[in-house]
Amino acid sequence: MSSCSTRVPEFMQVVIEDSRLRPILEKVQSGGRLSCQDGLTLFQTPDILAVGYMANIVRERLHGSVTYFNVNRHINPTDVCVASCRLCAFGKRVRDPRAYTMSLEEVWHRAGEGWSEAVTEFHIVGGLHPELTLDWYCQMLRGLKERFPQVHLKAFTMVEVGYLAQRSRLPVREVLIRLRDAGMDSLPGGGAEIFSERVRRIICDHKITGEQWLETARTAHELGLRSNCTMLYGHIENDADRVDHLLKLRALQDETGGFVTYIPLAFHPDNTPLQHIPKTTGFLDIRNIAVARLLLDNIPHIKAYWIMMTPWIAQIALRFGADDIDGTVVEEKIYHDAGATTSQSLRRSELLRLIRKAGREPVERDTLYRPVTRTETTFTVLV
Ligand code: V47
Repeated sequence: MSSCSTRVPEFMQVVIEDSRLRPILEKVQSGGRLSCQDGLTLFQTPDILAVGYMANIVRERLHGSVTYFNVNRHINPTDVCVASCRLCAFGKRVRDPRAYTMSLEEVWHRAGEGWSEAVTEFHIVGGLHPELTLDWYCQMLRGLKERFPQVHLKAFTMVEVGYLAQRSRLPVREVLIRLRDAGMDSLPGGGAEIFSERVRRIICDHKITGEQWLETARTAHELGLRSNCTMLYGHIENDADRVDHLLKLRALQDETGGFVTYIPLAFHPDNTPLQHIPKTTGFLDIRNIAVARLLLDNIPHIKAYWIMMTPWIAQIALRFGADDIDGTVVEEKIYHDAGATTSQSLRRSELLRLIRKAGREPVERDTLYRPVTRTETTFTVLV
């Protein structure tokens, strides 16, 4: 046997500078579950290439080279919000002259603008408006379903659901049932921020607690609704807060299996009361993708949200654990109010190019990751 054919143990094929990563690599290779201490090590090591190498093993084991994207449109019906979260530049007080609230007709019209691009998903989130009722939101959903029956409605963060429950004096379960029956197909992952109560008191003290966010997600999953999940990083949290957040998501996923995708969200400080906090870096963004892929062994997809991290870092993330790059978006307000300099939308062709140039295979998906095939004028979801 020539020396070339001798099997080189996989851990020797990558230069691991930090010896603390060796036992983690062994767990990753054998499909073992990583611990809280492993998570801390992954956030602390300077050896980002080894962390990315390990995340890529898991990513390719789950998805090969496939990279998902969708043709979606964001709709933010109102930026009026009773919570004055320090992390947020989007929410405005009801009497703020800059605030807006769309009428139902405007929401349906906005949606129609996206329809011309054959969107498969409307991503609908907004502020906590003190006057819009549960019935108004149900009418909005019904109107969208009547006009765009093929489009998946991914709507309302757990925070919005909690606020509607409080305002309408109904249990969260009942609110979710009414929204589901009116047309809500799934829920986006926003509003989770970071579960640490110490940090929440400073960045979002008017929001539901981390426990309430998790409980609302649990209830949604029990009702058969799928949802995404997120973590806001790059503000005043520490590594232990991040690991704690990810392990709480993992524990809930063990119970319900209801999370589809995890999206790490970098804090954008401009125009917020926390604007003295330095902006995210490429290193931090890439690390958050990779560590999530390694710790969240039971959540199928990790999304590199290009609006938040720029298309260029999102493209690199496809080799560091991410298998999804989000969609065309069309109109984005939450990040752009907070200083994002990315464009508001990407064409389908641009998403395809980004993915292919990363050496990955693009697959257009619907919200629940069923492949979508297109002709010139129509699309079909392959079930
Ligand atoms: O809920 C608010 C966060 C979220 C800021 O589920 C901020 O597919 C950074 O959840 N800087 C909205 N972040 C975005 C979101 C999302 C995006 C893409 C896809 C999906 C999905 C979900 O953004 C908010 C909040 O957690 N946020 N303000 C800010 N200044």
